[in-house]
Amino acid sequence: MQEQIASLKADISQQISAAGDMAALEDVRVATLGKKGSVSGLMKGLGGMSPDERKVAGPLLNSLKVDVADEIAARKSVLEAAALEERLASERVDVSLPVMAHPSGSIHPVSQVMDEIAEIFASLGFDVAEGPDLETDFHNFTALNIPAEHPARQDHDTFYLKPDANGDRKVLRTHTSPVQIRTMLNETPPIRIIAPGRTYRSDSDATHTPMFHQVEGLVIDKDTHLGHLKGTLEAFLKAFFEVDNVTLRLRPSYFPFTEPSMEVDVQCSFDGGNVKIGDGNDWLEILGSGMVNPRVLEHCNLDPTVYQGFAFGCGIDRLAMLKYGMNDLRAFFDSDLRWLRHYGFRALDLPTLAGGFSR
Ligand code: 2NM
Repeated sequence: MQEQIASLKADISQQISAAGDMAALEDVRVATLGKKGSVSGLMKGLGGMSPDERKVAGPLLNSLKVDVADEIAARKSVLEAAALEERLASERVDVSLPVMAHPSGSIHPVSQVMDEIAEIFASLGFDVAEGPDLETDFHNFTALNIPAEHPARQDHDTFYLKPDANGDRKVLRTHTSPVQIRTMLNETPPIRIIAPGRTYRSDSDATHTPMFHQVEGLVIDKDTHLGHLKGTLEAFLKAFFEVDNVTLRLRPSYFPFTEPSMEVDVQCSFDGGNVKIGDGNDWLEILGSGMVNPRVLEHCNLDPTVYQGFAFGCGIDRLAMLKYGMNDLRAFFDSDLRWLRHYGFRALDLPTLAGGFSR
């Protein structure tokens, strides 16, 4: 009996040290200590022995069982440590490596142009202001000197929401001007902000999408005048189109929120279907602008005998088309991967005035 146990023990020990992974070790455990295993089988035989035989075999088998269990446990921790080492080695990441040279995503031209605009106006001392897409009638219309029944309300092709319990209905903002209203209501001049963002009008054809992007700007101080407006727009357009000079033409116009109001054209040339901004013998209408109407200041609790300022607005999508040469606005919102790869900009490469925008 003693010899039988010793040779079984030697055999099992050999199997345990030969087990190369957790699955093989588990097979050894089942074949020895499992219900139908070799060690368990010998233990079952104790019942059929005489008391004397059992006195000798019992302790031997018991220590066999304990030894085998200990050896399996020891082998298990060796295998676990080796598996961990292997994982640590194979999953090692060198955090000092440079970023992926070819990221698969790209920056949409609208985002790129918004970043460029923010960068230029930041250099002129403007903050970026934001507001909600869902606006109250007051912020989107009334405060901007567009009272109920004013014809400009029809011009805006407004998306209205269902009225609430009080009969008030919110609108999807038709311009980013309500952000300027909120800024004037919440801050004291001097104010210098731009408000870029999404705007909505129920209009859809080759040159209009129901959602589009606008940037508007606002400067309010005690002696801000039209010269500041023209200088600001000149500085912006020169930096944006990356040209040394732009010639502007300010045409009298009408907006309810400004008085006087001016449409701003830039001199340009069209050769071979490409627009060149800066000089030439054509004009391109590019911005709306004016001196903030005193009625708008009053709606924002600013005293128009103390404060005055200018505002302007333009479409970002069209600016992007002019600068980067796309001809169909609708493709901006199609999520066509080929278009995005062609017109998209490199991620992790933000536009800076110092670094240059176009690359
Ligand atoms: C434009 C054109 C002219 C404008 C005016 C204001 C405010 F809030 F100050 F009254 N915000 N934006 C404005 C003026 C916008 O977009 C074509």
